[in-house]
Amino acid sequence: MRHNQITDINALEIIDNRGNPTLRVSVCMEDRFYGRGDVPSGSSTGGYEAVELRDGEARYNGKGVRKAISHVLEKIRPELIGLDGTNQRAIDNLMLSIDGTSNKSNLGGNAILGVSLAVARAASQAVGFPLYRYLNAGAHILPVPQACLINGGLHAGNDLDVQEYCVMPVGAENFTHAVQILCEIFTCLREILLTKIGKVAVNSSEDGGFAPPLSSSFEAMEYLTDAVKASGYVDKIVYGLDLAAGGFLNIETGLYTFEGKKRTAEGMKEFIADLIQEYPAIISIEDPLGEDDLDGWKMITDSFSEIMIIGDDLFATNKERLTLGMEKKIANATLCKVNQIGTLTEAMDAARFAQRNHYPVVMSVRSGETEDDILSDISVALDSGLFKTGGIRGSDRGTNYNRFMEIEAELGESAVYAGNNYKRLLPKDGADHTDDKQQNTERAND
Ligand code: 2PG
Ligand code: MG
Repeated sequence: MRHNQITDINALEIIDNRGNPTLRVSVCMEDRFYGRGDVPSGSSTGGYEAVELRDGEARYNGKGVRKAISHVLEKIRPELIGLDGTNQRAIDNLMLSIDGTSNKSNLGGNAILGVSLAVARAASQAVGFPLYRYLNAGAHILPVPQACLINGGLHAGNDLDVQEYCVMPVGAENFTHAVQILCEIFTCLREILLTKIGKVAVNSSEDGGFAPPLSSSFEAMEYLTDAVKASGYVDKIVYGLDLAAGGFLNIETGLYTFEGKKRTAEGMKEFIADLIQEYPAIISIEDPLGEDDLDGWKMITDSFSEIMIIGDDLFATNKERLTLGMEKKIANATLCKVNQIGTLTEAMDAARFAQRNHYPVVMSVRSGETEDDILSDISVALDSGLFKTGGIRGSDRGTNYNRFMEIEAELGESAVYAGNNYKRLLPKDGADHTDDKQQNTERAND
């Protein structure tokens, strides 16, 4: 008899942090090892993402996932029962062939991903390892958390266009210290917003950051940098912004209606240049343009080669899109979101492919999440140097911070915080100096 057999698969409709339904899939191996996976969901989604199957019926305003659940139970389950659950790649490939489409529109990317994640968890239980170690026996890198403390765009009910204003404690001693720094800055920011604007300014965004009634990025950055100053961590913090600019593009005219002006790609570049000039500690800009504005992307990548220009909607965690980007030399870093592509294997392949080609990988949550902390384990398994967590508030955000701290404690002496080596690029001599604690501490103190 085969070992590690999948003996059951189940799926349940649950709700995420926005009150939208999503899937919770559970997989059982050998009748006694259980793993489950909740499926995340974005609001500022790109056109190249795997299809998220929604029922389109009256219940939950069309957002029910009963069809996706029936696909798990009726189309996926019968094919997977009896297979070896530790063969993740074979299982993911089998689901791809059952689906038979390039964007998972048949079964639904959400149905497939739920099973893929739950299989990985059940398998890690069966072999008796924590998930990060099951996926990568040598995993020991804790990423720098990239926390969005102020939100705008689709994630907030205010007039800020930039979707995310993030801080990254690259100078923290370790991940646990980074969390403390983030929370202290968050508290300082709350005080400053309360004092200068009032109660309305400390309302929460969808991402667990603040959604102050502001309309200018310069103002938002002013509040954020003031909070960092007040907390005493100026030398430990760098900043990253997600423009999620695709949402501002008029496809007909090619213009972005952004921060009070209609802008060409060149105009977006000028906006970024002004911001970086004013705030030189900005080290990354995500989605500065729409995902099909490839010439514009090239121009912006060339103009800001000293910082990370991150492709999110641009790449959609898709190896083919990444290959296109690398050929054209557009963007110089990528986000990795498991539900953009729809299987764990493909997400990990895309991330590894990016790393091998010197595109740093930022693992990322979606704005729609549950209390599932699986992304932390996947991030550690991928040796990712950065992890976009969302804000601070809400257990859908806290769950990853807490899981990373748990992993750090479990790894003990062998844990290494990515710190200033957040890009995790291999230097020219081929050695991976992130593993060198001495060097890393020196970098952190630079
Ligand atoms: C993003 C994400 C995560 P969403 O654009 O990077 O913050 O947003 O999940 O809504 O696509
Ligand atoms: Mg984004």
